[in-house]
Amino acid sequence: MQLSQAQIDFFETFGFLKFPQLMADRLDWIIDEFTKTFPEENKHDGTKRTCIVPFIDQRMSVLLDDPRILAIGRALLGEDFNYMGSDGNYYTGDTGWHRDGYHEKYRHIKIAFYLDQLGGDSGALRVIPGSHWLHDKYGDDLTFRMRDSLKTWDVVGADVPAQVLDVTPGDILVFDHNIFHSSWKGNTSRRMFTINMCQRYAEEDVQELRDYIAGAARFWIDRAFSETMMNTASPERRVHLEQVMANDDHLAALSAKARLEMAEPARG
Ligand SMILES: O=C(O)CCC(=O)C(=O)O
Repeated sequence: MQLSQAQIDFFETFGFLKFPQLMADRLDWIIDEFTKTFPEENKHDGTKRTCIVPFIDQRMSVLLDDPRILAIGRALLGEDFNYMGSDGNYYTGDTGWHRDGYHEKYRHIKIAFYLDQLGGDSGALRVIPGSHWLHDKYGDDLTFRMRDSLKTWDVVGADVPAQVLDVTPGDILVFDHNIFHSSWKGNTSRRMFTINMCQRYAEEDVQELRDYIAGAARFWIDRAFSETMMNTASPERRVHLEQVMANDDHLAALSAKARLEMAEPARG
C-alpha cells in the first residue's frame, strides 16, 4: 500500500486522515489480543479510564511490521520514522478538547484503532481540521479557552465546531498530535488503542526527544519499549526503534521517582 499525494496533502492541510476498513482483515485477531492484554485481575470497571502503556508491545508488536502501518509512517514522517510507543484504553465517558502536546519542528502522529462502532452521539473522535497549524498566541489561547467552552462561548464541548470521525471497527484514524481533538457521549467501556510515531530527530535536537520520552515515567515503565518489542525486532523494525532505544536510559530512574510520588501509574 502507498498513500497518494492527495492523501498526504490532505493530512498536511487538515491534520488527520481516515482509512476506512484498512485493517478489517486483522480485526478478529486485534480484538482478541486487545482483550487479552488487559489483566483478568484488574478488569476495567467503567468508573474511570483504564490505560496500558506501551500497548502493542505486549502482544501485538507485529503491527509495527504491517505494510499498511509502515506505509502510513513512511509517507507522513519519512522512511526512518521513530515508533514512539502506544497506549491501549478502555475509556469512560468524555475526553475534553486538547492537543497531545505541541511539537513545532518534528511531526508526531497517532494511529488510532477504535474497536467499537462510534458516531457523534456515542464517543466518536472529533477534530478541528487545520488546528495543528495553530502555534502562536491564538493557539495557546485556544488551548486555555477550550478547557471550558461552556464558560467561554456558552457552547458545550460536543457543539464546538469540529469534524466528527465516525468509525466502524477495522477503520484507522491518523491525526497530528498538534490537532485539537476530543470525544463526547461515549459509554463507559469504549475500546481504543494507538500507535504513536514521529519524524527522526536531528542530533542537535535529541534533548527534546529525551524530554518527551521522560514523560513516560508517569506510567512506571523502565524502558520505552517492551523486551518483546525489542527482542523480536527484525532489522527493518529496528530502524523505527533505534533512536528511542538509544535515548531512554534516563527513564528507569524517573519511573522509580514516580513510583514514590504517585499512588498508581497514570491513566493517560
Ligand atoms: O477517544 C478519545 O476519547 C480521545 C483520544 C485521545 O485524546 C488521544 O488518543 O489522544
